Amino acid sequence: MSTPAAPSAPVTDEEIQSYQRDGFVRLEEFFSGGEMDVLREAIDDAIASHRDRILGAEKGGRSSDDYERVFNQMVNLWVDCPAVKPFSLSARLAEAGRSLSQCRHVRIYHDHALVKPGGQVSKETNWHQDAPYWPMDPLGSFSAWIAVDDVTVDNGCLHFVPRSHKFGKQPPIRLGVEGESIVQKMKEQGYDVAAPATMEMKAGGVTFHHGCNFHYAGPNATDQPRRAHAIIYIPDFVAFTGGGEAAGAGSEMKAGGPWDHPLHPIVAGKE
Ligand SMILES: O=C(O)CCC(=O)C(=O)O
Repeated sequence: MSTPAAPSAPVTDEEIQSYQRDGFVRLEEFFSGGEMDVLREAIDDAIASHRDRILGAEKGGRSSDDYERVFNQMVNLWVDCPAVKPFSLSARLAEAGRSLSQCRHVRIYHDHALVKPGGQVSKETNWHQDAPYWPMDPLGSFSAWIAVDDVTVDNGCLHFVPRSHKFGKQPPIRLGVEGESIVQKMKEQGYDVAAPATMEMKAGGVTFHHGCNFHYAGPNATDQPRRAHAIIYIPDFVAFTGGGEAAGAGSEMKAGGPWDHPLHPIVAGKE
């Protein structure tokens, strides 16, 4: 797969410093309303066609009814949904992430649509870090989270704990299990955990967060789904450590080796 042309860095020095210091940054109006209409329709079509959560996985990759209440998480949508591909492989988005993380190039680990259902069934995305679930080392991988709908506290916008990425990778907590919280665990161990920042934004806004950042989204209390689309990026200096079948290429790659596989193309920067 060819490498998309690298546009000039779409982030400022302040945004780079803010990401490095706090482990997250919010970029409002990154995509246009029209672009979000396209992405929203593509995600809705995938839901209407009962698309697997993980392509080819047992039971379509659905883990539990409880987890489905946190969100319908469809992984690697760029592979089988042509309308999603320009967003997941967006050179502009990837270049923003590459600049923020100050690395030579980034590959995509996987994308995932994250659709939080509305109403009584909706459950919170409990406080967690992402890095404990990723088969890679050293730290440095990160996510871009695109607000496909306007996101508010009411419908489950993200919340980030500033500087929490500096705690490094902690033991994983059980996702979707009520009461499990990395913030609570760290406080119980005596760590000084900063107050969270709330990431309300209009559709088309994007947040980037480091894989060790503590983050959370409340239940969606509205009667409409909260649609988001996230892309996980791997900097050039990060190696594969084995496993990670959910992202589709684990069995074809060598532990300790590079991420050289068609499912993990370079999307910004140079080899
Ligand atoms: O969308 C959500 O509710 C949570 C997203 C998340 O945990 C992530 O993108 O890492």
